[in-house]
Amino acid sequence: MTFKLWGRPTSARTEKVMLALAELNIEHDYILSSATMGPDGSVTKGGKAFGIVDTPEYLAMNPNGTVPTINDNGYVLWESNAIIQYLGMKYDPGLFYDNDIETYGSAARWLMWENNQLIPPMHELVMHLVRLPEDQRDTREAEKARQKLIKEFTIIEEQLGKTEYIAANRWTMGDIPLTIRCHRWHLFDIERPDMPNLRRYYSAVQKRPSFQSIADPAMHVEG
Ligand SMILES: N[C@@H](CCC(=O)N[C@@H](CS)C(=O)NCC(=O)O)C(=O)O
Repeated sequence: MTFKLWGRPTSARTEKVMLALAELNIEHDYILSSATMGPDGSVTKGGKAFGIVDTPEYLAMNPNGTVPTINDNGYVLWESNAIIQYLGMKYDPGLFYDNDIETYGSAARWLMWENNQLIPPMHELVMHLVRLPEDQRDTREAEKARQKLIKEFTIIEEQLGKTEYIAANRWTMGDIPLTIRCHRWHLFDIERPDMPNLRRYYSAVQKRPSFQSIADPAMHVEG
């Protein structure tokens, strides 16, 4: 079996696939790829990109020229949350959604929600806190993103008062993006209101062996 993942460790979307592969114990080749980051960090700070994503071969697989992309024994797929659902359905529906269509729906909802609600402000926050060159960072943009995220994390906090994990009283694929977002949220050097359910959740997901695949703070708050 050959399984390939193209991505970069500082990409939260790549990290989602890394976490899913770790949950499923799928061995894979990891090909470092990016137009915006490389071994020395972000190109906006003068670093050299990993590249690959702008080659005709890569664009034939993923016309967006973004990461992540996977090749699972010849089957190519891009779009991180679609990859999570594909991997779960193919390799372990029991683990990813309890082999149950309603649990699948509830978990898939959080994948979409993360994409729509959490990614835009998280992106702004990371750019204006660490990734842009210092003279291009705007503290007002960072503050706007922090406020928006408090609102979104309050929705998570309320959900975690009803269910132990985000989509059920057990871990599901819906917890993959939220584990990464929750980890990032806690690593940023910012003020956060105390959310007891979120605290309990963060502690539980960190205990899963798969967490080690995305634990390194440098993947989240540097670059
Ligand atoms: N909706 C896509 C978005 C892909 C995307 O924008 N990925 C970012 C990294 S998180 C990227 O490729 N950035 C440019 C680069 O690193 O070259 C997904 O979830 O896979």
